[in-house]
Amino acid sequence: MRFRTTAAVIALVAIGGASVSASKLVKQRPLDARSIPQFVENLPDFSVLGRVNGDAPYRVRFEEFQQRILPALFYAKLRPPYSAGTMVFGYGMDQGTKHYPALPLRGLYPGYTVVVTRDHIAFATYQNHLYSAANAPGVFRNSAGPSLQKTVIIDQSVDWANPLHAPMATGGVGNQKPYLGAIPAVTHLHGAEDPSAFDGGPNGWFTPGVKARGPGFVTNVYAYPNTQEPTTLWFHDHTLGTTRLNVVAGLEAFYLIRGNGDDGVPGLGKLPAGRQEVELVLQDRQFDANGQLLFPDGYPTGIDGPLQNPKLHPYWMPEFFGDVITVNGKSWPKLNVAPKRYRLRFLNGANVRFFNLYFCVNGCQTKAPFYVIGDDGGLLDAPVKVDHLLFSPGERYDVIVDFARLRGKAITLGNDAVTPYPSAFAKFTPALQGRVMRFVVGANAVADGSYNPSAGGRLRGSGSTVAPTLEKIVQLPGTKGGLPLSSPIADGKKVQVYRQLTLNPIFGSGGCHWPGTGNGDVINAMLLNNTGMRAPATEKPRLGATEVWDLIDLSNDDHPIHIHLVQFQVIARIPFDLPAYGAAYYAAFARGTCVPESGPPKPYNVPNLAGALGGNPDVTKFFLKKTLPYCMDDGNADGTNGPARLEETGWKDTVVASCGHVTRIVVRFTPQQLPAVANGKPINYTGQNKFPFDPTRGPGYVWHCHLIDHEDNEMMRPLIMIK
Ligand SMILES: [Cu+2]
Repeated sequence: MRFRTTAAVIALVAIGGASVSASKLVKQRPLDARSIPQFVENLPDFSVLGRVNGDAPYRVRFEEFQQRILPALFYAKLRPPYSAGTMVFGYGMDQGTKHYPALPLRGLYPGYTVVVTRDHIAFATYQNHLYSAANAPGVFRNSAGPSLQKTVIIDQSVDWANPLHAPMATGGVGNQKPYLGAIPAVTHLHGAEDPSAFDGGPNGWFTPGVKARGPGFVTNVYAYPNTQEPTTLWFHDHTLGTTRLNVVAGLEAFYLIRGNGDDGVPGLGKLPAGRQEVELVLQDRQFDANGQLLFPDGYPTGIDGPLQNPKLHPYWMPEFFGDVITVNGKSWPKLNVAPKRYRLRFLNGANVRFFNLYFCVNGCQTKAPFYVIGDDGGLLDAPVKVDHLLFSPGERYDVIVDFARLRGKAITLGNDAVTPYPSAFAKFTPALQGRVMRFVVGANAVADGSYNPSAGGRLRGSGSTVAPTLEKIVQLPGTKGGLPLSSPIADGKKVQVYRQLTLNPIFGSGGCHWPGTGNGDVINAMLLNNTGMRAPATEKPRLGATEVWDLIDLSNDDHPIHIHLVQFQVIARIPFDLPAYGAAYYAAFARGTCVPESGPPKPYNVPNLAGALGGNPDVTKFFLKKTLPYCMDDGNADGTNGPARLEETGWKDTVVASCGHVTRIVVRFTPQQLPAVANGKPINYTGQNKFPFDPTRGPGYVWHCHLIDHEDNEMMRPLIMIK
């Protein structure tokens, strides 16, 4: 159904038909992305723009303003007020007399990168200036310009922040009214080990002047401990039910923790730094002919097509894809680089789009090899050589590329991840979404004394000045030195709790696993363990406990699963028989079929035959040697099948739970760097609080899908730590 409607809409856009013309509040005609020149403007580069020193207190303002995301020549052809740029939300930052960006600019999308030193507490004050268009005071008034609130519309029919307490539905029909009040917002520091009061979770939102606040709001002054390992974090909006909109609007920025010798200072044998260290957030956006953001909201605009169930959710769509690729808030930028090694800190900040990156040489006759040196939570023990890098929304990869071998060349950063990933039913145009940015490499050789990953030197442990060796939390099935994949997890000495949890698509027909009943069976919501966000917490780990979670994907797409508070490790992705497991799953319900959003079929806390909590039939009985063919990608081509890919064997806070697989992760509810083993025996931290704060104190954490459109419509659950 979605494929057919999507294809039909693309045809209309291609012929520029008059029938594609409107969103519900503002007339919008989609801009043909093919008309946007590529690689003409420079990347907004924070190694040049500067970064905010988070070791001193700083203030972050949420602001609405105009910014030129597309090339300046495009806006020059528009009439005022559109000629001033695309209306966005962004972060403006203040520290003493310094402002990022400099006044009179209000903010930037993405916001300036914050850099902190490990073990220094960072004090951040968050201020919401996102007034409603009608009631904005003085300087915040946007009456002269386009208001984002009218084009990126809040859907009041999903469970959302809802400051004015509007009904979600009346008589079985979702609230059709767009919300036009002040915008609720809250900032989550993604990947941080922090107290839940400062976690910026979905219920911690507040409106301008903190006039309205969510039930999880404690304060808007946060203190981040920064005791975890140096790495690339990012902060972004996380408001209940409107995260996808606030993030599309531009509320995101990087946050780098430095320390352990990974200090951002150039030096012999050290990681590339200075101009050779560049953060890159990859996103996709869609625009209208006036250069304004287009977020489809019920009219058949652009590549997403019509909504699935406008009666139930008049503005929510299951997955947003834009046809324009942006990096650091600029469409298809270019970056002039010296022929040296560069450390690129990649972040996938898209709503749903996966990227499978490669560096294209000579019209893509060759793909230049590059090295992954770190992932979400810190450096790997040793660099991993790759020629492709698959990554999903929320994930970060720390990469070194050596441009010395590419002197005088223009290198395009390409992408061949289908959309959605891997079911591929949406439009993918290689000349658009297949290109990300371009690196223009200087012609003259220059000296480079930075760490050279091709020499194979270790990043951590002996021979490295950077960090101690990565702690492998446990030796488990599927890991090197662990048990075979088919073994049950019964290693009670090392693992305190084992959970099997489902990822459920909720179909209009009432089905809660793929496939639906056929064409026209729409997706109404996405759930974790068939349970909504409002139901009482079921994931209540004990402080210090080590748990194994099996994420059972009952859909036909991959989902990046993100857990707050902790960094974890990926063990394996094990193919399973979804149709057969689905039948057993339905049969386990009292009525012999799934009841959407009723929770798992059996009591959550009664272990199943594999000893797993979660209330689901034992999935290990349905493990297969090979994936079944219903996933467009069989998991072999992209390396997701089997033990964790080498480049994801470090600390992770977001993992791709892949189609056709049970994704097995191990989570230890402690600070990440604690040793796992002493005198050859595993250490059990259960019951001990090793954090420099008490994670059992409210309002608690969450875990969720980082496809943000899913997260906003129930694919999120509370995570409550207990003593
Ligand atoms: Cu999802």
